[in-house]
Amino acid sequence: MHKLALLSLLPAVLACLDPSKNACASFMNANKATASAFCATFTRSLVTTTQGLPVWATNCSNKPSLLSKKCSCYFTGNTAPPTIVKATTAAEAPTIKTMTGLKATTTNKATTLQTSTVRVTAAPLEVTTALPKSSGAVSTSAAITVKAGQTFDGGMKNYDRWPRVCQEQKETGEADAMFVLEDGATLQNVIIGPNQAEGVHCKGRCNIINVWWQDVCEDAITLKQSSGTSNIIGGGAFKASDKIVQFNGFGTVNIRNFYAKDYGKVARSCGNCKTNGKGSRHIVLENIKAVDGGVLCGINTNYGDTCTIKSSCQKKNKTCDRFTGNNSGKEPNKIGSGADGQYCKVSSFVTSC
Ligand SMILES: *[C@@H]1O[C@H](CO)[C@@H](O)[C@H](O)[C@H]1NC(C)=O
Ligand SMILES: *[C@@H]1O[C@H](CO)[C@@H](O)[C@H](O)[C@H]1NC(C)=O
Ligand SMILES: CC(=O)N[C@H]1CO[C@H](CO)[C@@H](O)[C@@H]1O
Repeated sequence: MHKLALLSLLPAVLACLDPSKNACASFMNANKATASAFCATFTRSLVTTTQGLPVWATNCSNKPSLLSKKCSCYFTGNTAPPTIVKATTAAEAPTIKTMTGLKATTTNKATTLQTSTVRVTAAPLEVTTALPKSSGAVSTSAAITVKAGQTFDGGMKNYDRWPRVCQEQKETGEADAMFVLEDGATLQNVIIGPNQAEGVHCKGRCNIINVWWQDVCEDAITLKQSSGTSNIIGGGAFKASDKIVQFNGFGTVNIRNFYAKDYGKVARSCGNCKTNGKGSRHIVLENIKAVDGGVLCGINTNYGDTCTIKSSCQKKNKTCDRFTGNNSGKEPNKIGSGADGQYCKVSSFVTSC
């Protein structure tokens, strides 16, 4: 009788260890807020190294497998199962349609996906002000590269990095991005989570359509194109303590039907890049809704940058900040704010959003 009762309990005991006997279970049971915050991102990730684990994971022998089990034991219901793609070669995963997720690696090598066939998505025509509901979660330990001219459609899944690479305003680099877009690449229908550091890096011209940042880390988009035009259409960004779009290359960026909430600047032409002076940057903002933040754009008039704002709103009437940029790495001097009819042009602008 006694034995039978024990046996029937066995599966539950295996899944959820006794907090009075197991340090890992004990810690999680006693520190539910800490543990559930960790588990919310951890269990949907494929983690195979101990890199980036919290200090208290020593209670769980720093074992990802044990942490994962404990997380699903104590915090089921707030996590989506991880989606994992086994192969990223053209032969095995030829189209984005057939993919169910991404490969998580343990190295910092960039993950390159073959994305030859795509769904055609119409660019949003209106500003949406709510973060869309995620259709699933994908974590990777390296940035995902979208090859030149190809399209990556995230199917409205939440993409994030694990181990976490966000170090807030500490500027890191392309390796800590979530997506790296080669020249002419398109990224669409993606929600980017809070653990990545550098959002999307465009090495050349790019199209970013209906892409959302749940919590921007260093910045959301870095543009490095040598010339030409990039387009950011639809989507939005939340909690960018500094910039949303960092324009380090040259040429034009069109930002249209975009929502910004709780941010520093929507777009900034690099004020002190080494390459400054080798060209100008043109920022065109149309139908932007910006709340709880600073100017829509920052430009360097000494380099001939321009910012054109049409049909947009910013609650505090913050349109442009004009700077004298430099290429010495120094903090650029701000020389003025607002429309000047030459470098900063504003039309159909309102302060009620
Ligand atoms: C669990 O981890 C915490 C934080 O690192 C530590 O202070 C504590 O002693 C650990 N508890 C056990 C039972 O190992
Ligand atoms: C916004 O600022 C501009 C100057 O840049 C000024 O002309 C305009 O009257 C201001 N609008 C409001 C609503 O404060
Ligand atoms: C080109 C240019 O104006 N460079 C300036 C960069 O900023 C420093 C510090 O404000 C100035 O000394 C440079 O003249």
